[in-house]
Amino acid sequence: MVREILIWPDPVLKKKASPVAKVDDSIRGLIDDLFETMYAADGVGLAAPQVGVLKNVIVLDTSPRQPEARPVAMVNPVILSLEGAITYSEGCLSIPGEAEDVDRAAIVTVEYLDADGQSQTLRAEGLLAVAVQHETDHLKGTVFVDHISSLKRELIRKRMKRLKAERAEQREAPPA
Ligand code: GNR
Ligand code: NI
Repeated sequence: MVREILIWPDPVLKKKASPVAKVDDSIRGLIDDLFETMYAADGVGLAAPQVGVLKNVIVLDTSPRQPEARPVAMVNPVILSLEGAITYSEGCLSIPGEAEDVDRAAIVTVEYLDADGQSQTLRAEGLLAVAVQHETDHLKGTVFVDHISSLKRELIRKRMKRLKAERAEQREAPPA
């Protein structure tokens, strides 16, 4: 099921998500929905809080930009190490139409539970490394605009306010 993606600023996107106690069928259902929602929106990652679920679950698929990459779901991800530096022009499905440079680590090592509840470790670089940091930020209640200047952030806040007003109007008066 494709779920609705919350648009920033939304109070839920500022909250810290909680660890998953057990990877059961309800978590696997959430993972399926996250993939379906991410692909429907043409994203390379999605975090559960973006669909209003404050649990430590993320999905990633950077294969549009990294042909060797494959889809990965992470429950309770923990970053073990960060190496090097990269500046990447980031977007976010919760901040549509915006992109800004963000400084990140170039290589990330992350430990997580897979959809079977098995512990896994992944060392990522390039867009996947950036996306892991972007998605784990979402679990802490942080979005990429928290890493840019307040001037740029406040301009984006105004544009998101306008976008939300337009969408609310469309919902009230759908085209005939
Ligand atoms: O689809 C997405 N693209 C992207 C591009 C550069 C850096 C990070 C990302 S993640 C983003 C999807 C998203 O909002 N995930 O939370
Ligand atoms: Ni995002």
